[in-house]
Amino acid sequence: MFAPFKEYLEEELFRNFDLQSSPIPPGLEYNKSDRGKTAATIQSWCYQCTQLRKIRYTYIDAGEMAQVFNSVIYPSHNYDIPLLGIDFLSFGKKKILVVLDFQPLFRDRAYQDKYIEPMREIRDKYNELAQNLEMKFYDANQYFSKYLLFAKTDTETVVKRLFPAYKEYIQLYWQMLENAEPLTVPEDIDRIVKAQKEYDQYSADRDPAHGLFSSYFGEEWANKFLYEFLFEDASPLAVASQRR
Ligand code: BLA
Repeated sequence: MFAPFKEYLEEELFRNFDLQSSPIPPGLEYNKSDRGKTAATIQSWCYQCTQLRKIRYTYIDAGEMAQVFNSVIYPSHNYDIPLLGIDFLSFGKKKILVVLDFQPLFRDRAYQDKYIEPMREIRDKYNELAQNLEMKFYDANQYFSKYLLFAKTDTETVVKRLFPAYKEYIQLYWQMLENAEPLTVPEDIDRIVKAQKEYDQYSADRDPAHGLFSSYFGEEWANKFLYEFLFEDASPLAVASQRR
């Protein structure tokens, strides 16, 4: 269902950047489950280049039951630009949830103007994909922008509307990265290190996929996947007390 989205991202990455493979901890790169009626596989890829310190994407294929494409792109610590976040989910073909955003590290006006306002033009073209849905797991005011695409939708809209929107957001993201001025002051860079780490902690502690991973691959694997790959800068110590 989302394979063309993964392929597009992959082609774009290889075309625009000098990518190096980043290691994925043993056992987390691929897994297969036969627990449900249909087999489920999960596969992940991870790269880096000068401008982007961590590029990761994951595909879950459980046939008709579930199709998920998830990705986060973390710019290098000397760029303050948002993270690129992608979360496309389809369950039993009936429930399709798509989220796409430039995830802001800061919320001040200058930051919004510089990195979020440019998304507006695209967002306005794809109004039907920006549904202002309520968030149950996350706080919409933390690490989400006001121009995120967030929609419950159908297969036809995914093909006809989400795909072009996705391409436009990605092109804008590359452009933003290209125009970004690298930070040089150590204190400024430290601020980004801290903000990206906080993003990992926040995301790991709330990730709504924990249950999905656990149900297919077990609790132990789910925790490892979250804290050692997806959000490796988060500390798992927070997990027991914070997970609801
Ligand atoms: C929701 N994301 C979800 C849900 C799941 C995932 C299972 C709940 C869907 C439901 O309502 O039933 C799945 N999340 C994943 C997977 C991974 C993951 C498979 O991290 C990792 C492989 N989520 C992101 C990113 C964004 C994001 C990068 O990982 C930003 C674009 C957004 N996912 C996001 C939002 C929701 C969601 C906003 C709705 C959550 C809510 O209601 O609070």
